[in-house]
Amino acid sequence: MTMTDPTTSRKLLTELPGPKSQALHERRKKVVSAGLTQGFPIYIASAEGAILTDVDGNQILDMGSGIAVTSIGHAVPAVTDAVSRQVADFTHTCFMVTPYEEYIEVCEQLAELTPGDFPKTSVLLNSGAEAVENAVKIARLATGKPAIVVVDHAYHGRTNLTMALTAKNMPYKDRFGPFAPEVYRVSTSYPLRDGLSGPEAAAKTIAEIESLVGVHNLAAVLIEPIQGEGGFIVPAPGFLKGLADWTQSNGALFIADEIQAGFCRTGEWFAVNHEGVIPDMITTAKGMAGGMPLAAVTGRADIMNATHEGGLGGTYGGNPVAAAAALATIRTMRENDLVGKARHIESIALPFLQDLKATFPIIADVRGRGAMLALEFCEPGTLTPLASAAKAITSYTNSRGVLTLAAGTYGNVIRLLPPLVITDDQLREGLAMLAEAIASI
Ligand code: PLZ
Repeated sequence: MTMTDPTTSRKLLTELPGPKSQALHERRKKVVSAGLTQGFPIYIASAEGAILTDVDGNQILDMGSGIAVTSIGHAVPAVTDAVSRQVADFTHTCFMVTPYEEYIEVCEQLAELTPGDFPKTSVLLNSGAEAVENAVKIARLATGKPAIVVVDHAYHGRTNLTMALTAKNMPYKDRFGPFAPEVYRVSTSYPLRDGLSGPEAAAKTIAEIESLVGVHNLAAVLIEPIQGEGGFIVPAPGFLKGLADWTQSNGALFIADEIQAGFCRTGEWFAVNHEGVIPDMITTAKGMAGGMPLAAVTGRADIMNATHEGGLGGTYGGNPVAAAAALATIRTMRENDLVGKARHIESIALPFLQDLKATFPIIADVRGRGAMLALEFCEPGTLTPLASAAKAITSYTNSRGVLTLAAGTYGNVIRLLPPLVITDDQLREGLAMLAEAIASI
């Protein structure tokens, strides 16, 4: 049972991290791989809404949602009930051995919610990286071509193939190679840094693909419609559409990685909807299952079904408990209009962040959509990244009980990913803490 009062906000009983968190952190050092780090080592005992309660009884305002996962909030009764019921019924059969209805229902929801008025099928998986791997497998098989194009600043995961797709070396790739072949990296649209319009940026990217790869070798272009780990980079309007149209009219597939931006986060069910782009395949995970591990590839039935029988699968993919959580999560999103809620968050937070930019010259850019918003910090008057600012800000807010996350290829971005159920008061409190942190440096 949780002791959190979700209508209240931060409450600090100890310094952060408190003594119990510190003791757990010492214990962990003996047995948990040092390869894993934490944004902030406070150990969580319970959570509700937008509030995390740690083992010392401190209440922390969550502006990160476990990296865009708990969009519907923590410990949502509809999800808790659905999961409990499913756990009591059965927890596993393996869908490839003896199937169950929940899997089908999740695929029905995905077919209905994702853009595109054509028959779609899905495969369910456990993690975002696994979904991306499967999308690439399917794209190569369906097109009979090898080349996968990804863009600068991309993040697609940490498995071997997805490391190849991910752009940033440190910490994701360094000395973990060799990496998978037939992956080509081209420019993306980064309005702050390239100054190009969407169509100009698309033309540049297309020219790079033509020269580096050749369209006859191209299986798919894989892109995050708003980049997540790369720093919440929103491409200039028309970039995605131009790239998607060119890709699809040249016999290749356009795959949108909506793992971070999808499921209401940006004020649409999917971030591609803002641009009227209809991908051939979409990868989803994170927000779709209210915190349970579930991911999917959804796409045109002709492409998804091109795979030979038995070509796709995995022991746990579409696990019944995770599927039940997803169905409750999607129902909650619909019933509470979380698409609208994300837009409401933007209506409060974006003007606030723009005011901050007007005040503090180290803020080079304010960007994002819905409840996926970010500040990029640079040396005043330049585009020289100021990673130290992002570091100082997260450490300032975190130690005062407002959990914020950094991001960006250059580590100089602060990203806000609050649960979409955050109250206006909580949001204002979080933003005020951010302002205080920026003023402090
Ligand atoms: N695609 C767009 O954002 C995961 C990574 C955190 P997994 N992002 C958080 C970290 O440092 O490992 C992500 C994403 C996009 C794919 C993934 C990968 O999803 O569920 O982490 O495998």
